[in-house]
Amino acid sequence: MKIYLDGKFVEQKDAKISVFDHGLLYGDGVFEGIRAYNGRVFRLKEHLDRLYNSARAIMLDIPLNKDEMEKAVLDTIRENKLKDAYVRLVITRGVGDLGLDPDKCPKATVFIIADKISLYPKEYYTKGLDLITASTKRNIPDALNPCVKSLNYLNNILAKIEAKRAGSPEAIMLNPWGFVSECTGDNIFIMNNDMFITPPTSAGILEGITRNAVIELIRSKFKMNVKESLFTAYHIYTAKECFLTGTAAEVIPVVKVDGRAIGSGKPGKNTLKLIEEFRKLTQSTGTPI
Ligand code: PXG
Repeated sequence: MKIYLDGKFVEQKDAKISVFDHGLLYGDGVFEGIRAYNGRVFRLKEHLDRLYNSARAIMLDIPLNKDEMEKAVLDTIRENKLKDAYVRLVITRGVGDLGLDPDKCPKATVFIIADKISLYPKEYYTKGLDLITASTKRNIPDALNPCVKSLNYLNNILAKIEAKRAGSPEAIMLNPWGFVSECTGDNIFIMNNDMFITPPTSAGILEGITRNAVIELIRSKFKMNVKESLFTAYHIYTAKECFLTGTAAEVIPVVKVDGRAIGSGKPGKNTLKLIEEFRKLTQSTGTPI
């Protein structure tokens, strides 16, 4: 595998960064997880916009402009001769000294990994997920806003540990005020009374690219309303349908939460239709590699 590292392609075994890199020492950096389907990169512009917004929010200068970054992503996929891929794009503050001061890091580190996608088990999509609500809260937005896709994932990892210990693949995280925010690496939707609801970005969530694509699909293909509003675990327990969205997960049904069956306890009709519509979209749109 060839890795893009600071403007050059290197073999995987040579793709190394310094122990003085602040991405490692402090989690000081931002990243993106992007997917290519059938020779096209899905929503590449949206991913790059989010990356540059994350960098702006933490005052991190990316040494490439967006056009150069787009080319670097496409070149990395080409270099590895992939048509379907999972791309991890990481920008760290770069090499500095042992102190926190980002001014001691003269240049950001940029690396891009394009790998084969490891798909989730098929049963997730046909049977649906049995989830828990984690006791670990999502980051409070005035500390580190979850809209920033930063290298600080520790609170999500703690929630993931809770989920795995309970036998769940994912956990629902509440925000510090007790409202549902999102899962550890996925956004969440519920459907009730013919209306879809998903938490607003002000709830303290990552504004998922898949989330936004699914909102568009519900409006355009289903001609149904999507409300971005706050809700609690009660509203999930009493929903007709529930599903998660994410680049790796795409659209996945949720059939049980904290021991309560959601709706019929089987993947919802609308959720199954959305899975299909989302697959059609990913197979037919995107930036050609
Ligand atoms: N919320 C969080 C906290 C995320 O990290 C999403 C939502 C979904 O966003 P997109 O843009 O992908 O629709 C994410 C993204 C993994 C993995 O291996 C997933 C993400 C990040 C890193 C790894 O499942 N999720």
